[in-house]
Formats: sequence, C-alpha cells, structure tokens
Amino acid sequence: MTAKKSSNPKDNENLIFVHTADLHLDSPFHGLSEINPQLSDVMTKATFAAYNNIIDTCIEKNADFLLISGDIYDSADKSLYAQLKFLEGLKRLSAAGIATYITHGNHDPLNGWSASLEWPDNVKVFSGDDVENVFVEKNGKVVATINGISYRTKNILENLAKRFQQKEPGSPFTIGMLHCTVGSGEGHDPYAPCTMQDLKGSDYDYWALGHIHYPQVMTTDPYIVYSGNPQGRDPGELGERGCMLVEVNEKGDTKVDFVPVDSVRWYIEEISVEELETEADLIGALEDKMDKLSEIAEGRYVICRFRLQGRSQLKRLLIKEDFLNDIVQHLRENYNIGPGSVWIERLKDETSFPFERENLLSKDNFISDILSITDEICSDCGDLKELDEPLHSLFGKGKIRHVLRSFDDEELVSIARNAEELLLNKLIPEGEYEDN
Ligand SMILES: [Mn+2]
Repeated sequence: MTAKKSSNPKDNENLIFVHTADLHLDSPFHGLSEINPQLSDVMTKATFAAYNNIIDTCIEKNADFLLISGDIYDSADKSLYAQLKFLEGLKRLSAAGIATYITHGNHDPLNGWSASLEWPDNVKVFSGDDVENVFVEKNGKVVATINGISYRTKNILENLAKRFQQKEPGSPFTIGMLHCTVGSGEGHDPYAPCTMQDLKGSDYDYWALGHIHYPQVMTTDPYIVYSGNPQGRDPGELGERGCMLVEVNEKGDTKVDFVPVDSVRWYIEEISVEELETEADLIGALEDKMDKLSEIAEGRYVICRFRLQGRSQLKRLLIKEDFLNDIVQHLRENYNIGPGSVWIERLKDETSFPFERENLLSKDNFISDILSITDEICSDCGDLKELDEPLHSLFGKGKIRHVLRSFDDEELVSIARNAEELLLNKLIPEGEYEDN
C-alpha cells in the first residue's frame, strides 16, 4: 500500500458505508409463468427491487459510499435493461453525494459485453490487472482506504487475496473488496480460493466479500463479511436477504448491521404429520404455517416448499393419486397476489406408515422376510444394480430416455424403501398398526 499521511474519521461524524454483492440483476426465473403469471412478474422484478432498496438504504442512512463486491449481473453478456437499471441507481447515489466502489466477479467479468454507458464521476470500478488502492476523503481528510481487484475473466482460480498488500501502521480504516471463496465454500465454484488466514494476515479492518450467497459475518476481528445476495432466487437461497450497514466511530469502533432488502422470501418448512389424522387436520396445519410465515416475512411475498414428515396413518391418504395435488391446488386458489401472501411451491411427502420397523423385523414371519430382503438389497451395490435393470426397461425407452438417466444408488435405495412401505401397507390391516 502506498504510504500516505493517514487520519481517523473526523471527530463528530462517523464513517458510514453499505456493503453488498451478488445482485445478479435480471436473473431468469423458470417455471412460474404459466401457473402464476403475476407472481412470476414479481419474481422477475425482485432483483431490481432489492437493488433499489439498497440505494434507498444508502440515501436514508446518509452513507459515505456503497461497496459492490462482484456479480452485479447474472451473466457476462448482461442485458442492456439490467445495465440501464443499474446506472439509474448509481445516478441516484451520485446525486446524493454517495460514491460507489465496484469489483467484478465470475458472473460479470470485465471481458464480458458492456454497453457504452457513462458512469457518474464518483463511481470507481476496480481494474482486473492488479489490486488498486483508493483513498476516501471527507472534509479534506482521508477517512478510509479501499483496496480491490476485479475478475478479468470468469475462471479466476488464483488466490487473489495474496495480492493485497498489508496495511501499514497508522493507516486509516482499511477495506478489502474481493469476490472469493473463503475455505471450502460449500456448494459454490471455488473461484479465487483463499483462507481466513490469508485475509487476516493483511491486517485490514473490514473485508467486503462477494460470491457466497448466504449472508455471514465470519469474524469480527477483523470483520470478514459476506453480505450475501440481496434477493433469494430459488429454494437454495432461503430466508431473509439483504445488505450490510457499517458504521465506524472516531475511535475506529465498528458496528455492522444486516438490513433486509428482499421483496420475495423463500422458505422450506417441515411439517410433522404424527399428530394429524384427517385431510382437514393437514390443511389446518399447512394454513397455520402459512400464517406464521406471512407474519415473519413482514409483508413480503413468500414462496414456500413444505416437507411432510413423520409416521402416521395419514400416509394411506397421502399415497392416493392426486391427493397432494388437490390440496396444493386448493391452497393456491385461496392465494391472492399481494404482499404477505404465501405461495406453495411444492408439497413433498416424506412420511411413512406408522409401522415400528425394528419390531416387525424381530419376528419370524413373512413380513420380517420382506424387511430383511429390502435391507439386503439396500446394502449391496450389486443387488441395487439388479433393481435398476427392470426399471430401465420402463424408463429407458422412447423420449423419456433423453431426460431420465439411469438411477443412482441413493435413488434406488429410496425406490426399494418405498416399495417396502407399500407392501407393508397391503399386508398389515389398518387396525393392527399399533400392535406390531
Ligand atoms: Mn454470485
């Protein structure tokens, strides 16, 4: 880092900034448009709505600047519409005297297509050649320094964290901006992989990271923070989403607050059917959960996947053709598009009959034979492969073979277990569930 006379944030005014990343503007949404065109429209606009809420937050909180740590756009060949919307937000910030600092990530590398748009003067896009260092001045004093680097191309596998120079003693509040994978980064492509120690070693005060979509403050000394993406886009991006509001006082004490900015929220909820006996009980339980979600989401749109779990006689109803579909259709018809309403994305049956398997297995009869055979099949790869053969003659034909590859072991085990359940249901009369 270039040596330059440093100073702390000025006495009576704190340094305030907002950190975001992974806006993924104009992310495509599939599957909803035919079932619910209105909600599909809300989803299509949701990434832009979240971005606008971030701009509003910056203006309301009188922030000094906004940091965007990569993946502004969803694809390298970003749409012109997304770029124009993005520019609108930057202009609003600029008019409020708020600067924006941008690093690009794997979804929007510098070598992708960009329209010839002119950014406002106080927008800084970090280069992809090397780490750049910018000083932030406030009332004639340097109050912060920001270091960052963009992705030149998508596949950056270099540990970019090692390129950042160490903070020199006496430097002002120092920020690093990077789109990277800290640690294992489970479920994410390992772009710009680095360790927590790489980041700590630079002695910075705040690492504004992008790439991992789940918001998290990894450590507070120093602050190593993923803001997460400000709008969840599918059931893999659950719960509240937002940006980080950071305030640093004259002593350098730092406060980081998560500010939700999402307009549509995704949930996956488990419902136990153990205490439920009738279809009315089940619908009641679903409606209760939907009311609770609507409350938690504070007026946002909610999309939820329900997973039914546990052992219950209700299973006899759940396996009836179209039983679950009818419930979903009924609850969806009661859905009124509007903030606070809950849309059921899927209702998944993961329940089982109320048999005590261990108990049945301990006996010496036809049923215990069936259970032992299933156990044998499930524990032996060779037996599982044999199971695949007859299934393949069903699914390996015609057009379906283009979409359905052969089953993996996990799927075969689940097919065998389901078959066992159906057999037991046929073999054990309803009244005798409890006695077995
Ligand atoms: Mn991303």
